[in-house]
Amino acid sequence: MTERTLILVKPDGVKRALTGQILARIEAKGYTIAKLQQLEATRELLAEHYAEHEGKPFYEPLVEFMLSGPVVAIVAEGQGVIPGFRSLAGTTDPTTAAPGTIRGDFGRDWGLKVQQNLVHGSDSVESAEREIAIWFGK
Ligand code: DAT
Ligand code: MG
Repeated sequence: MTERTLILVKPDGVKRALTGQILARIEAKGYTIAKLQQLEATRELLAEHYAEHEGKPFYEPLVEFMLSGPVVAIVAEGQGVIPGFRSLAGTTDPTTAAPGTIRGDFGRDWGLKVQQNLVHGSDSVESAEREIAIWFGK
């Protein structure tokens, strides 16, 4: 079934001018870019987006990092795009994410922890629909 996912190029990816290469990988895999906008997140928006992580030790540093520069929000479409993009992105920690993945190829430990891992991708149909509404409206 065709599904949609919410992808973010995080501030580290935008600052390092990797947006084009990340988009190219999404398109090369055969997914469609349905919506795309660059914007500055707000604390309120991030509180909604990262609600599941509120209270965790990495929550505040994560929000501060996400406020440190513009992000590119993308809605990508295609069969299996939710697990498919997470597979393209690689595992959370860029130090050990597999080569060939976005995090594995472009990310590493810069001494500023795991949050600098270039991209976000929704992890289920429910979170995708919730996150698309947060970043693009209903
Ligand atoms: P993912 O982005 O792979 O879905 P997640 O949803 O568990 O990972 O966490 C959201 C973000 O929070 C993640 O991209 C980076 C940051 N993060 C997760 N676990 C962390 C940790 N143990 N220390 C620091 N940052 C962490
Ligand atoms: Mg997640």
